[in-house]
Amino acid sequence: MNDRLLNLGFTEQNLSEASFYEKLFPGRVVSQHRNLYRVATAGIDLTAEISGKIRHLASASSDLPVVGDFVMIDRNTADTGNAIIHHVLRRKSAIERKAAGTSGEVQIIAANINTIFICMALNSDFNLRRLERYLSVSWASGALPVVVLTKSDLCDDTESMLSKVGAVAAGADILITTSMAEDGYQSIKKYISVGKTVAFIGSSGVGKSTLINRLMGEDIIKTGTIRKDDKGRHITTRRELILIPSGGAVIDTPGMRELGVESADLGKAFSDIVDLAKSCRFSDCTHTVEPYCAVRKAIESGSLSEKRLTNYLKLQKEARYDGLNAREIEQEKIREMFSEIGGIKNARDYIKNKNKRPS
Ligand SMILES: Nc1nc2c(ncn2[C@@H]2O[C@H](COP(=O)(O)OP(=O)(O)OP(=O)(O)O)[C@@H](O)[C@H]2O)c(=O)[nH]1
Ligand SMILES: [Mg+2]
Ligand SMILES: [Zn+2]
Repeated sequence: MNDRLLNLGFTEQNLSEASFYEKLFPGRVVSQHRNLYRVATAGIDLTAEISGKIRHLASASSDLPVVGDFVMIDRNTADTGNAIIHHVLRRKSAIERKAAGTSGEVQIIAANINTIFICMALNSDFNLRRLERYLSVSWASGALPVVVLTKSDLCDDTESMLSKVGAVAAGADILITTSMAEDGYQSIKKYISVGKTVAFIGSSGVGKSTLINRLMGEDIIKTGTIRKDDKGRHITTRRELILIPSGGAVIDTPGMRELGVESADLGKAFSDIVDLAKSCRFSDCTHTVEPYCAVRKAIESGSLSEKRLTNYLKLQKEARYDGLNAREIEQEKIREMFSEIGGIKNARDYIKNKNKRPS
């Protein structure tokens, strides 16, 4: 395989899929600005746009190419005009979120990632509920999440932070880093090697771009300071895939203000609660009002935090409504409303009996 394609993350699998498309060339989307894509190929980087056919056939924005996608384009030299993207190769993994606003459309943040660095700063950014949200989305992506705690130079008690994170991040590696010292970020290097892609996600200002600059050995991307009175400012405004000189690719993303859960793997992110729930008396226990609830018992004994359960139930609800149509959402709400009096079956009986006129 061509060295550049290898470093871009192309696998034998990708290339065998690519070989179906005669006369087209493989490339990887490294950035996007409106309708224009930057595509890295075996030789050079080209500006490209999507074919009319892709645009026409796309039923959702998730069908369109995103940063990290392997694509087939019509040229490998910078002749005249923009190259045309004709196909998007099958995605191995994708980070999805629900688009901001009310449309509820799924937005793909990045594709074909091996490892997701969920970055959280060890200062005021520290928020376990947000971390749970990021973990759920990451587990569902098909990539492996790693929690990267940043700015350890600003924290006196990293040990206690680590144990707090450990309690919510079962199954994920947890790294403590600082970009302020040479030996402060070496631990993240082992995840980044030829053919591997790592995406950095997390709130604005936690130091994602700074870490990437350290990995590059030079400041190639803009980083910045967010003033206290300037909460909404994002330094990175676009997703971008960058090749690391020593091998491997990283995707920088702008901090996300809201991360709607479209596909969340709650079973993985909350495996402790799922395990406890197996011991609840009722198999459909909601861990709210039912007697003999093992989850509530764990909260009473202090081994599970109430806040963690609340967040779990909230994310479950969010994820449950996804993919349902209006009628189904309505029914789901009714089911919920009546769950206290024994679920929808009892509710139906209740309504039936109520309507029965005494004869
Ligand atoms: N004290 C300290 N400051 C850091 C560290 N890493 C980054 N910073 C600072 O934090 C600020 C934000 O860093 P960025 O790398 O731009 O943050 P980002 O996560 O890329 O932010 P967005 O692009 O807005 O999502 C900058 O002023 C950095 O200098 C660190 O390890 N310690
Ligand atoms: Mg940034
Ligand atoms: Zn229960």
